[in-house]
Amino acid sequence: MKVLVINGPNINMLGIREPGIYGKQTFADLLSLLNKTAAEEGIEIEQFQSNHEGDLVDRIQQAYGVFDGIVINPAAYTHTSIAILDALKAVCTPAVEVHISDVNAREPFRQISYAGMACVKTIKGQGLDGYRQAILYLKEYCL
Ligand code: CA2
Repeated sequence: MKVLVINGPNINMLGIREPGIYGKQTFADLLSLLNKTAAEEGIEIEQFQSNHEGDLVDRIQQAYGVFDGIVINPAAYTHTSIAILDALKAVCTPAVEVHISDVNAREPFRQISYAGMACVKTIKGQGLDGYRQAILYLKEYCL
């Protein structure tokens, strides 16, 4: 099984600021967690992070027919990007949306998720462990 993990803008800055919201773990810690989960679960995982909306759309399109599932944290583009929503719909690959923080308990502008409308599940407020949970969910979903 092949899973693509996509992260949007500023996720590469994790651990540098706002530890009260996103925790103290860094982006490097997230990559280690993904590698560990891949080894434990016997899954092939590729990761992609970009601060650019079009690059995220391109990567989703390239996943068509190549990956069995997508884990995506579109970060701020969650709340604005119909282009990412349309790309997820276009590739028709099961996708799980992850948010490190509990977006429901935050500002009103974080309450809408366009990407989530094309996802089979949303995991929020679980910190970095949410990515592991999303991979496990896809493993069951794709059985
Ligand atoms: O909780 C999440 O995972 C978010 O997707 C994170 C985004 C935010 O815009 C979403 O509403 C919820 C922010 C990404 C990280 O932003 C940082 C900001 C300051 C320091 C480090 C990271």
